Amino acid sequence: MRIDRAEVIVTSPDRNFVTLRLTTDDGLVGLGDATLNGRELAVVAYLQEHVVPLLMGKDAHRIEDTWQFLYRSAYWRRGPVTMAAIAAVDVALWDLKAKAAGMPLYQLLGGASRDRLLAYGHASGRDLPELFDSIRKHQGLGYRAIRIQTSVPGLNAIYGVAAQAQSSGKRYDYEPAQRADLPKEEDWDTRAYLGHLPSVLEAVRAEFGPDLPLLHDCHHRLTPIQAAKLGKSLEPFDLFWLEDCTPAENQDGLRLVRQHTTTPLAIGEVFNTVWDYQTLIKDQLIDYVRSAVTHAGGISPMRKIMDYAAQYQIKSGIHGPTDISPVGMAAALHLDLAIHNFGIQEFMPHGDLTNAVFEQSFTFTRGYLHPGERPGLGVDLEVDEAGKYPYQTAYLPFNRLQDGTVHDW
Ligand code: GCO
Ligand code: MG
Repeated sequence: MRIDRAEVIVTSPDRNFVTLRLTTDDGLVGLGDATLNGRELAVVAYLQEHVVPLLMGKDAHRIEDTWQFLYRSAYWRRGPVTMAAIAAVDVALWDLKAKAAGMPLYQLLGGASRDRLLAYGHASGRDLPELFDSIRKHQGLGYRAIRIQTSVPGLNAIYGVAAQAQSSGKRYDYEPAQRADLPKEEDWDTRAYLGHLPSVLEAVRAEFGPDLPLLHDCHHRLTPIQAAKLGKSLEPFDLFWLEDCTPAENQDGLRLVRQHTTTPLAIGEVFNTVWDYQTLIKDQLIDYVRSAVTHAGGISPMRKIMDYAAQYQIKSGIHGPTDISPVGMAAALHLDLAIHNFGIQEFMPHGDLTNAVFEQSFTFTRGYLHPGERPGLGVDLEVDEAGKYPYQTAYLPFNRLQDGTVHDW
């Protein structure tokens, strides 16, 4: 099974996606998701210029060797562009191997450790009635765990609130990237946020009771001491997790948060190797690993991160917003099903155009996901359909404080 062709396919049905498509000499096709939100074309160039030529004629069965070769021979290690490119190769090779074996990919990872995967959805609102409606709508769709994002009085736009995005013409529940030549500027005020959020969670608990698992994403905006204060103030509302409460380039920042609160902590959607987690896992400073399979180098290294985390009873919460393509989502679901320390899976359904480009076998039933039983990942790329939607420049927004200082978005 030698690699005969490697194509990098860019398509923008509802948003931009980059897919690596490997074809072997015996005619099998393997897919890998190489999408890096807002920086898509950098990964396209990395793959086309520096990876595709190295893959020609290689034995597609040698997944680990190919991964180590791409990681080590580049000399320049880590980084989101490099690791998204390597991830696409790794996932495409797993897809091929599983197709060659005639099995769904999770079987090659050790088989199913559970029957179904708990998913969480994204509820949000500009005020309490809108947020309550959104929670009810998600419950109606079957979700058993729900992320809560809310507007903050005095702020014009904030991460994760769908109605704001919808009023600017967005179709999804929440898709922050905007098709435009420049990134949109949003505003931020930490004091206003910290003053408002606990009252929202209190109201949600009062309305929906103590049993519904609730999550919240701070999106990297707090200092460690602010995050510690927030975690403590949210303890009465029993969060499933508090996500990205402070940027984790400084892993010791999480130590400070941990010393002050028992609110469970999730982090890592912007991480791309096990090294980003080294202190966090070893010193038990977090509870959930948030990396995307597609941004952390693929299934092979994610499996290793999760096995390392398992020694410390740390679980998975794999990143699954709409900027992860159905190929990347399927990769996450196969891994989720196989590992023992699965926690929860983020799920934001894609739109109809995207689902017509990527034909999928995974299912969402009464709040649970399953990757399906088709050989490989269970996703096919409809190349003609993909060709209808050329790349469109799109950026994530960014933040400024009232005095004009750029803040973490
Ligand atoms: C999440 C994330 C996303 C990111 C997006 C950036 O928890 O799902 O925070 O919404 O903002 O993936 O590309
Ligand atoms: Mg997040």
